[in-house]
Amino acid sequence: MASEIIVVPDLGGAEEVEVIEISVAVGDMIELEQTLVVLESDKATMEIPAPLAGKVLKLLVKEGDKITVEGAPLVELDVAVASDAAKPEPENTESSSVELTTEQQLPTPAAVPSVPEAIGLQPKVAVPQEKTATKTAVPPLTPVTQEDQASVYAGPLVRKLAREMGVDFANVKGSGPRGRILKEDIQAYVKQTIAQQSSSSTGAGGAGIPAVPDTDFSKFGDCEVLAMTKIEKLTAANMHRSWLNVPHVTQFDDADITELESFRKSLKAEGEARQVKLTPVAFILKACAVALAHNPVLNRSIHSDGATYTQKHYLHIGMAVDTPRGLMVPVIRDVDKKSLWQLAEEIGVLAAKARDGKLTVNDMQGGCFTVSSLGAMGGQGFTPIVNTPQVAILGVSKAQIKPQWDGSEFVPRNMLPLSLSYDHRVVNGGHAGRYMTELVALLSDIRGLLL
Ligand code: CAO
Repeated sequence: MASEIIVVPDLGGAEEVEVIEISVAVGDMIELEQTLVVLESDKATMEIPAPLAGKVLKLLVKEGDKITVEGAPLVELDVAVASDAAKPEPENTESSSVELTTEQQLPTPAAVPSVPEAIGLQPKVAVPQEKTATKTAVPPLTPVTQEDQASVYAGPLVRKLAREMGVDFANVKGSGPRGRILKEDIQAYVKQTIAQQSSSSTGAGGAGIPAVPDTDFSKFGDCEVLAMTKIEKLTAANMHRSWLNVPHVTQFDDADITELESFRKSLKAEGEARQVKLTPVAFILKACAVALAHNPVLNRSIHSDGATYTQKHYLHIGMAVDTPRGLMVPVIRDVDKKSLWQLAEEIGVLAAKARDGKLTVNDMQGGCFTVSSLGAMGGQGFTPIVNTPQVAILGVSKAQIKPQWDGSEFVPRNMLPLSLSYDHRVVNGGHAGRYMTELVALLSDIRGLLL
């Protein structure tokens, strides 16, 4: 027997992590890269994959343990079992031993396993085979990023299976603990997709969208191919999913924010004293929450069964933030219960966290509705895409002085263009019309926010 102690790897600066899940049991046969334990720091969750195949002899930690030391032991493995098993079966044998995949064999320097890029692991090193227990550290880990963690919580083998089958994690719902995506979830998704495609080919429904062929742009001029960031990939998948699933309608209106703007400007000195920047976005969030409370249809989420929806009784609002790595949507909780100063402060903090890549999973979950403000950038209007499973999103464009008829003459007023996109499966034009009218009224006369 040759045993190996798998130890805590370099945690990329995390000082203390908690063992939140033991993914194996004593006696289990472990495949290479199978998740052994899951650790959680205050910023991210990290799966610790097996750098070797083998049999679990001992668990050296338990759930809830706090680990502070790099090199602390996690699991003891009998790697001889795996290397014995990895030997080719003699020909003509009747034995029913398990058929091995290359993943189950011990890696050699010439056969280093591929990098599971999605979780940022570095390549594995070859394993020394010794008689006595040796210590093997999992190679340095990059924690699962926040956006990954928000939507992709799966072990390396499941990721590999998904890659092989061309399955986009963004479309798969995890049925494991804490929403973890299991092998069975991938299989079920593939089965469902095939069933949908075959019903589509029989004319019974389904999207049947023809793929856009790739073009070799180098034929036409100088160009380069760049990798999308994880956030960009996730945004692309989410937008595509929403575009295909949600029957969108967008309606437009302008709010007269002349009084709002003079009130906001009158608070400039106070804002400087509080070190808080009060922009129109804080007023818009507040008005959206008040109007949502009065028009709760826009605070629903439809279920995939097509027969039920959830009516939310809380008012958390997402705010789209433009960052160098892509679009992020942190969520401000209980907007209806917060003052304008609290909202302004939170907008600043969350926008800075988004731009610095420091948003946590929690910061981005639980939104009921989204505000996408392009007001600082310009434009007269746009049609935002609903941020599913929410059913409505408000686009905000740049306020401009425009002539308004007051009954006897044209007067210059500061007009804020708004566009409300909604999921017409849940929200009817009447709901959206009433919501928009109330929103415009609240922004035009902010005394309504006090009521
Ligand atoms: N009209 C005119 N001016 C506006 C405005 C509007 N609708 N909204 C904001 N402004 C002004 C602000 O008042 C501020 O000017 P002052 O300093 O003179 O007061 C200036 O624009 C800059 O604002 P800001 O961008 O720093 O802050 P904000 O609160 O307006 O916006 C945030 C915060 C995070 C929403 C914004 O920075 C952002 O990232 N927007 C992009 C959202 C996005 O990408 N949406 C598209 C999603 S779909 O692809």
